[in-house]
Amino acid sequence: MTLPSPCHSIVILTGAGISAESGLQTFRDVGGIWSQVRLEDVATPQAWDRDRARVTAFYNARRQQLMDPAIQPNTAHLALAELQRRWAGDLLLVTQNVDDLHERAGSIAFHMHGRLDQVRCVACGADSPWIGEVTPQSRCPACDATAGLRPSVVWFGEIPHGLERIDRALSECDLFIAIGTSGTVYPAAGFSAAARNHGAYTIEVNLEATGRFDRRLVGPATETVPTLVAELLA
Ligand code: BV8
Repeated sequence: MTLPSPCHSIVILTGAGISAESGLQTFRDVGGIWSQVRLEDVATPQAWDRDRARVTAFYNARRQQLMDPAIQPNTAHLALAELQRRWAGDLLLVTQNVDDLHERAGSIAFHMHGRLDQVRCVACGADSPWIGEVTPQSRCPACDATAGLRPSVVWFGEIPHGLERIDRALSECDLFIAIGTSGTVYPAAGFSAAARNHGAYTIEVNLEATGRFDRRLVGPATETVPTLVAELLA
């Protein structure tokens, strides 16, 4: 059986691997982000309290990279957008990624770890779109304060967004698909087991095997995702 029957409700979880062929670094592959900088120094609330300038520079650089015209959605992002448009049943696309490549491909994605193109004011707490550099003089678009604009991303030790909604979708889905994620960051890493425990068929799309799945599609996402989407839409 390559797909469950019936197959009405799908949950898809994407990670950095789906954006790798668009030119965005992953985190834990050779040469990945966490091989160049320690997550404890740039991706925790303690790092922000300790050295705002360093954390701000880390996210400024990644936000600036995202604005590079060479960084475009790839055929995996585009295939998921087509699936989302044409799937007759329920489909929830959850991403751990903070880039906007799913949106630029035409998808509606739920960013459980937040977004690089938004900032949060430490004075009023408002999230605002932000595509340029953040500096100590940057003013909050909502309250005009210069108290500080942190990235609107979920750091280690912070609670990811939408967990109740995701858990509900995992308990109801017939099919769970993990694409381009190493399955090392919780609670996202536990989603496949949660789906399986509720009887869902689980598929992993990755270059490597990372955990327990009913089926595995091994290869670059730009090849494997369009193939899987074609099978789902057949
Ligand atoms: C929380 C935003 C409490 C910032 C990120 C249990 C044990 C140990 C630790 C914990 C635990 N439970 C919780 C923790 C703590 C921690 C954690 O999991 N730590 C890890 C290191 C062990 N978790 C947390 O702190 C989370 N919060 O637990 O709060 C709580 C929770 C629930 C209820 C109550 C309380 C918050 C985690 C979020 C952290 N923020 N990002 C930023 O981006 O700067 S996480 C970061 O890792 C990114 O979001 C990234 O997306 C995510 C996961 O990485 P991946 O996407 O999987 O990327 P990775 O590089 O690892 O892998 C790439 C994969 O792609 C590889 O498999 C590769 O083979 C594949 N690939 C590469 N190229 C391709 C490809 N596949 C296909 N095609 C290709 N071309």
